[in-house]
Amino acid sequence: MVFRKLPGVSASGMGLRLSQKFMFLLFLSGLVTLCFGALFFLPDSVRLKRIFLSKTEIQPVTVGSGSENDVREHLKRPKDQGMTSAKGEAGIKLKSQSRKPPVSYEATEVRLAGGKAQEDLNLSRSKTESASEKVTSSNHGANSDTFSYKQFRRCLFKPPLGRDNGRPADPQTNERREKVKEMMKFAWDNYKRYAWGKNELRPLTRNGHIGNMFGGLRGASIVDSLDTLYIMGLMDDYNDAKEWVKTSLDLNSNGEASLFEVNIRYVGGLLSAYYLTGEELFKNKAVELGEKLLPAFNTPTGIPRGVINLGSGTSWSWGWASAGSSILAEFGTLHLEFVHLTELSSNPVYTEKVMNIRKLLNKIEKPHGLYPNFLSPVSGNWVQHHVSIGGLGDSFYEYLIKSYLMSDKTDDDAKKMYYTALEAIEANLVQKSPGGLTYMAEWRGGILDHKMGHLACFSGGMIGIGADDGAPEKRQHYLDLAAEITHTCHESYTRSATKLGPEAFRFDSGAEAAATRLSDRYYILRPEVIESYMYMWRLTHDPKYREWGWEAVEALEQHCRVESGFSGIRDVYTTSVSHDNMQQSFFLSETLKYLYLLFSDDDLLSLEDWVFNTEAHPLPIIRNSCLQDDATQEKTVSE
Ligand code: DMJ
Repeated sequence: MVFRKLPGVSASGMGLRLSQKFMFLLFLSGLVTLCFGALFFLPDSVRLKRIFLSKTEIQPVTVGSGSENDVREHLKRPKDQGMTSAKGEAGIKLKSQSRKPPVSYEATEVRLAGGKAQEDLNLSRSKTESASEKVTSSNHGANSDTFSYKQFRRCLFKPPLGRDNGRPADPQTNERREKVKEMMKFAWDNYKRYAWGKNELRPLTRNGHIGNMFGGLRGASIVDSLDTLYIMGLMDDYNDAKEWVKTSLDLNSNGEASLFEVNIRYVGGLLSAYYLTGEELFKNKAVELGEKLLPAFNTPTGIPRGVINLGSGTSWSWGWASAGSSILAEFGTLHLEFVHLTELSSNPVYTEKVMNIRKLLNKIEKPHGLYPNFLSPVSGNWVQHHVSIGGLGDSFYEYLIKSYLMSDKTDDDAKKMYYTALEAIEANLVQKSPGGLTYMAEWRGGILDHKMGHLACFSGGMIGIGADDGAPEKRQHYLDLAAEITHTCHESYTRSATKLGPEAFRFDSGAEAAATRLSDRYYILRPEVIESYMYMWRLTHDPKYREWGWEAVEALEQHCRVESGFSGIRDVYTTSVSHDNMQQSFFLSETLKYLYLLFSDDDLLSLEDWVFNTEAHPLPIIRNSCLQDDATQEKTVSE
C-alpha cells in the first residue's frame, strides 16, 4: 500500500500539521520555562534549589567569582595557604556562650598544628564554623532579644555626653572647643561637597580618594565621622551620614581589604555609632561586616592573615611582610571590637577568635619578654626580631590594657600581659637622651635603633590610663613615664618650623627629637601626640596639656588648612609648605575628636564608662554584673 503525502500534513505517525507541531513545541517550551522560573523565583522553592544547584551556588558568600581579584590572589597567596582550609583553627573551648562574661579566659586553649593536636584542630574548627553559621540570618546574628540597649544605658555611670554636652565653664576653653568644632564642620563640608561617598577627600584637587585598604568598601570618612559629628552636636551632618550608611554603605564588596583597617575604622565606627545612638542599623551593619572578616582566621594557628577579600573570604599576608607573616599591631588590634560583636550578636565566635590569638601570644616564648612584630600564622613562631612600640607593634599593647579596662577590670590575663610587656619595654626600649628626653627606641634583635615614630607617641596616653592598675607603688612611676614621653613628643613638635611633628624623630648623630632623614619629615594629620595630651589632661588636669593642644590647633590652621579642607604636609621643617593633597579619615575620627575632648569637661565620654578603640571610636565598658542584674530584674517585672 502506498501512502500519499498530502501537502501540509506531517509525515509522522501523529498526523499533525507542521504549524500545529510548532505550536505544540512552543507551548511545551513555555511550560518548561515556567516550571524553572518558579523554581528560582518562588520563595518556597529553596529546597528544590538545593537539588538543582551546587552547594556553593546557594551560599551567601560567593566563592571564586573569577574576578580580577581572584586571579591576583592565586599569584599573591603564600605557599602555606592550601593548608588553611584543610586543617583550620586552633582549639578553643568556651565555658559560656550567652550574655555571661563573653568568655572564660581559662577555658580557651591554643594548640599548634601537628600530632594529636591536629585532631583537636579538626574538632574545634567544625565547632567554630557551626558557631559562625548562626550569623547568616537577615540581621546577621545581631540578636535584639539578647542585647537590651535600655539596660546598657542604665549601666553607664554617666550620660554619654555628660552634663550640657561637656561644655566647659571657662569661656576661653569653650571658645577653643568651638574652634575645633568649626574645623570639623569645615573638613566635613568639603568632604561632602567634593568626595561624598568616596573614602577620603583630596582637598587640593577637590575630588575623592578610594585607595586600596578597604576592599571596595566606600565612605570611610563617613563611618569614621559618625561619632565625632554626634558628640559635637552637628546633628544635620550626623543625619546625612546616617542616611548614607542606611542607603549606600554596601558591604557586599569584593576587593582586597586590610583586616585591621576595616576593623578599626568601619567595625569600630559602626559599633560606637550604635552605642551612642541606639540605632539598630549600625549594630546590624557592624555584625554583618564582622562576619565577613571571619575567614581571615582560617589558618593553622588561628592567627589571621592581614589581607582579606571581603567577597570570597580568601585571605593572604601582605606581600611586604617577611615570609608570609602576620603583623602584631594588626592581629593584636581586634580584641575590643570583636568582644563587642559577641556582646551584640550573642555569637561567641568573635570572642573565640581573639581569645585564641591572646592565648597563643601568652604561651609563645618572647625574646627578653618582648613581642616581635612579625609572626607566622602557620607555625605560630616569630619570623624576625624587630620590636617597636610604634608602627607594626603599637596598638597591640594599647589593646591589652584597654581589654582589661573594657572588661570592667575582670580580664586579668590582659592586665598581666600588659604589665609584663611594659616592664620588658622599660628594661629594653625606654631611653634617656643626652638632653634629658625620655623616648622609646626600637629593637632589632638586641640592637637599639634610636628612633621614635609619631605613631609611638600614643604610648604617653596608654601608660597614663594604665597607671592606676599596676603595682600601687608604681602608680606614680607610670604617671611620670607617661608625662615624660608626652613631653618628648611635644618637643618633636616645638622643634619644627611648623610646630607640627615629623613621622619619625631620632636621638642619634647629635639629633634630639628631630627627623634626620628627608623621608621622615612629613606629617599626615596624625592624632597620636594630641591623643596623649587628651589623656594626660584628663589624668592630671595640668593646664599645659590644653596649651599644647591649642598650639597644635594653630599649627593645623596655619599649615594644613587649605581652601577646600585639611591636608597633610611633606616637610614639617619648612613654613613654605608643600601639601600632600589628602585629608585622612582619621583626622576626622581621631585628631579632631581628641582635640574636642581636650577642651571639654571630663564627663563627655567619661573614661569611667568608655574606652576608645585605636581609631578613637568610643566603646563602652562591659559591666556584666549590672547588665545581668538588670536583665533578671526586667524578666521578673515582665513575668
Ligand atoms: C589610625 O588609623 C590609628 O590610630 C592606628 O592605630 C594608627 N594609625 C592611624 C593614625 O595615625
